[in-house]
Amino acid sequence: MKAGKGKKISRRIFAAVCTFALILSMTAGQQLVQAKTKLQDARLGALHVEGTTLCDKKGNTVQLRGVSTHGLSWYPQYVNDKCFKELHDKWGANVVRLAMYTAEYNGYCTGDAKNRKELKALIKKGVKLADKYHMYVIVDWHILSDGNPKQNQKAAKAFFKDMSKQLKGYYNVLYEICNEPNGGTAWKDIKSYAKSIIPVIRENDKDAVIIVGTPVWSQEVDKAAADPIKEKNTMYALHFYAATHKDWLRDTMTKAIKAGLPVFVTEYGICDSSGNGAIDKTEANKWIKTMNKYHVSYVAWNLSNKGETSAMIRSDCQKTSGFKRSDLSDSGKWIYDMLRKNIK
Ligand code: IDC
Repeated sequence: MKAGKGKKISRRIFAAVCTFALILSMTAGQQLVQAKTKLQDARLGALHVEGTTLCDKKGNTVQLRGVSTHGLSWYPQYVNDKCFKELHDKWGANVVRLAMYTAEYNGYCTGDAKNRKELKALIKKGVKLADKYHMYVIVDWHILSDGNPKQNQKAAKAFFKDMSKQLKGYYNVLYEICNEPNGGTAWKDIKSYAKSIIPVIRENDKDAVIIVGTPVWSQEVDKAAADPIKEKNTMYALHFYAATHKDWLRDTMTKAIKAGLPVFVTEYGICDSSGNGAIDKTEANKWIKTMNKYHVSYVAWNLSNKGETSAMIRSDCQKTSGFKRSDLSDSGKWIYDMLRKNIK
């Protein structure tokens, strides 16, 4: 090869590498941009359940799609004005879930009175911000290590009584009364718990949409379908983590829907059920396709910078708003793109 030709080639390679690096740096540093949201948001007013889906006042089907906070006691900082505005305007979210652990460290039932007061104030702040930015909001009584909701039933009753009173008039609120029953908790226990909580909420908000967790970490919606709670505006939670829960759980969900059960996916991750591990995009896409087909609403876990796969913000990013694409984790990028792509 002649020396001149070699130079030409290396210049071309150099130019190609520079262009590639430029594109890479542009996309990495990209600001998140406005999403094309239509009015499928909280300006539609209070929702109710018709058949297996959420509906607006006119009877149009509404699908809620958004994100969940991590535990409010641990990551309260993302409940802020700019962040909520971005979730709506840029991520295209029309719902935020406020996850309040009940047990675990500084959970609502394990922390002190000061913590309880702060958690309630934070929930109120989150509801107001969601309202300001036209999003629905889920108040989540996040049971986990306290696997049977009856364990803290008294505290739950007092919490929902006070919260529904404080939130009276905010039509954007949905209540999730027990995140994930587990440890062998039977559907009949959950049902009896639900029957004691639902009237407490309905005293202040007679038409509130209430979401009830199901046995085995909110997977056995079939148990609820076989013996539903005979109360209007009640939905049932199904949770999945795409790298763990595959065809068999999707089948359970579609069978329950076909049997007439209104299912709400109030939590999912695209990694494994520990909230960590590898992402499974193939399975995640299958889930999104199925949920969209049946107009199932879905909320992604979790809005934090914790060092785990399911956290949507990179662990080295301390920002609580004004995120760039490069601030998002792999899960965060996938969820951001997916939410924007599927806006109706
Ligand atoms: C996980 C969090 C993790 C935390 C753990 C225990 O991601 O940081 O240490 O809880 O508090 C659920 C639960 C949800 C879990 C999540 C991932 O609802 O609280 O969060 N998960 O394990 N069900 C299935 C998976």
